[in-house]
Amino acid sequence: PFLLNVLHHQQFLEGSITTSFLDENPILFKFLPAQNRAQKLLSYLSEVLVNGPLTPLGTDIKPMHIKPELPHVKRKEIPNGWRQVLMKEGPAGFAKAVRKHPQALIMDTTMRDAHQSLLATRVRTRDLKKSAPFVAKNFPQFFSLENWGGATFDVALRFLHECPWDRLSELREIIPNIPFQMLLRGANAVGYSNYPDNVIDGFCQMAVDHGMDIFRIFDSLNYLPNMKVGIDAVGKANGVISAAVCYTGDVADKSRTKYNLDYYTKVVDELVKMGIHILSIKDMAGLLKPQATKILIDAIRQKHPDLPIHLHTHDTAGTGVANYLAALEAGADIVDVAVDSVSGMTSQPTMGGVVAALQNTKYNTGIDLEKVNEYSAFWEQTRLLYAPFECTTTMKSGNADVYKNEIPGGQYTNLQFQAFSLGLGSQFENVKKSYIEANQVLGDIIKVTPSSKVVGDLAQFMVQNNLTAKEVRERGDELSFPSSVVEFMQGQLGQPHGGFPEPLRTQILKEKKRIDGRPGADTEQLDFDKIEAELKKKFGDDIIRKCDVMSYVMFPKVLEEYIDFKKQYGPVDLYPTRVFFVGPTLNETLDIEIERGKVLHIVVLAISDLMIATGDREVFFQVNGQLRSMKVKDKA
Ligand code: 3PY
Ligand code: ZN
Repeated sequence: PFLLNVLHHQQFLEGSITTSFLDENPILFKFLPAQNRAQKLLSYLSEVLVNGPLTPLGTDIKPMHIKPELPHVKRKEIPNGWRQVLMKEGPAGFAKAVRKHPQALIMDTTMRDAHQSLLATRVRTRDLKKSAPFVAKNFPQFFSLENWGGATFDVALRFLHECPWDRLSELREIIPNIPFQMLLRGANAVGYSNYPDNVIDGFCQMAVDHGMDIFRIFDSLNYLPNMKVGIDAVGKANGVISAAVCYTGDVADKSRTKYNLDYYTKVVDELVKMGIHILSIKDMAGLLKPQATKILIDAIRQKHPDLPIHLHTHDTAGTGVANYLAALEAGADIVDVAVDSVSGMTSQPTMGGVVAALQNTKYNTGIDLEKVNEYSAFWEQTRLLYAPFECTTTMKSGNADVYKNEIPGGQYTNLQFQAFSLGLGSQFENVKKSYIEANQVLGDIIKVTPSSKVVGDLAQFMVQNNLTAKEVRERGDELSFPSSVVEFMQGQLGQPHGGFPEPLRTQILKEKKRIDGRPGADTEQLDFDKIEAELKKKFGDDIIRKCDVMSYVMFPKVLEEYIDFKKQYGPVDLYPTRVFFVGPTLNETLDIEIERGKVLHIVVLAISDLMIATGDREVFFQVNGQLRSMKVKDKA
């Protein structure tokens, strides 16, 4: 095949080959892999064209035909930023510099929480990378970019068929100046249950090695022993430890005594003793109101004058910007925003709004609003590529009912979406009411991944079975509860503040095992070398990397499916987003760079009728001017 390739080369045909020809045309040696990739790409396109999307879509609303662009940026145009401070000073010195900085700092959540909250976490690495050079050049003032962790790890592998570790290192390559931040679920890392301690250590070290800087560590019950696992792991990896206390209830309401100011300040004191660099307040449902924000931050600031305070909220009710102003006045250092076009509602408050609100004040961020607008325009268009996952299909506005139901941002969107897509839109009101009752039944717990799932599952169970809270309590020993509820009661997430609700716990568990301390304390350490050897044996030495082993440890089945998918369909992360989700339209020309400098120009010409004898359809393409076709089983 190599020779054949040379013979068809333009220079050869023109008779202008020199002795350096082969050196200057290394692409000739890549003939086989490239053709292999082209084959896989055509197979992907054919499959989608004949049988529909290979990744489940939220709705049948189509991605728009649009190619969002931002101006080109040269590497030398990228100024130094906070990451240079971090690299020079280390985590402790960095934290000191942040605390000393007189103006407000912002973290941009566009690349993680914003799309986790509004677009079902579906934004692909390809689109993140498109915006990255612009961000690096124009926003060196950012404290950090939240671009990893939370649900993005799982969703990247499971639904986008791309490697989350590559996402991280590729973004790092493009953005050398702004610290990267991730959300780490304490002893659950980026999963939904406890992992052995050496997994958390290995995970954090690997994240640092791939370019992560700042770890926001939380536990869904604010259970300190779980948090300590994450805090120690990040410390060992020399990452910045940003410990988060999850916020629920209302500290301004004296009648609400379970999660009061005393509770929060005690949790914070314990975290500070663990040697954290930054304190985060994680208001995952957007329950803070300006007065509560002031009370809470004031109290922490008084006790810990040198501790950088970083506030995270969701704008579900629409009070986000007001909370941030109150927070800054009370002595917070950093607040979380998303670029305007992916902000608001269950996402973070608007970047442009916060930047503008702080202009001509002592908190002025120094960020250019014009640049924010350009960045926002890019995401406004990019968002249209994700139309099938758009929360605004059902959600039209903010809603202050969150102060009653306390549903975290991402879950709020999910529950609403589920209800409407099952044709049970009017049931959503019942689900929210049941959520309130389910939370009370469980003893009024903090609700965030994964404890929010426990409450959500119980709420759905109550709606489906038409149960009131009273009935659940009375019939606790005969009902068959969702497994997440049973596991919570067993203590598999950790110990909730104030203990488990009795007698319900005993009724549900009967003789089942109870854990009364840290759930991961006795878990056996994992043998990474052994797992690596097994995976290599199964999939091939050249396929399995160290990071795949870590992905496997987090999500075994998902990683195996990811490898199989890639073997069959090639580097699907290279396909443009609309094409990736729904395939091209007939006669549309696609230019796909399957490797550097190797572009395939593909036109889908036609799809044949069903061939009765075989059950196949044949898809006809023109690929770089040549006719190709591929047969696919029609599964309909
Ligand atoms: C996550 O755990 O993914 C969250 O975003 C929690 O708020
Ligand atoms: Zn959040």
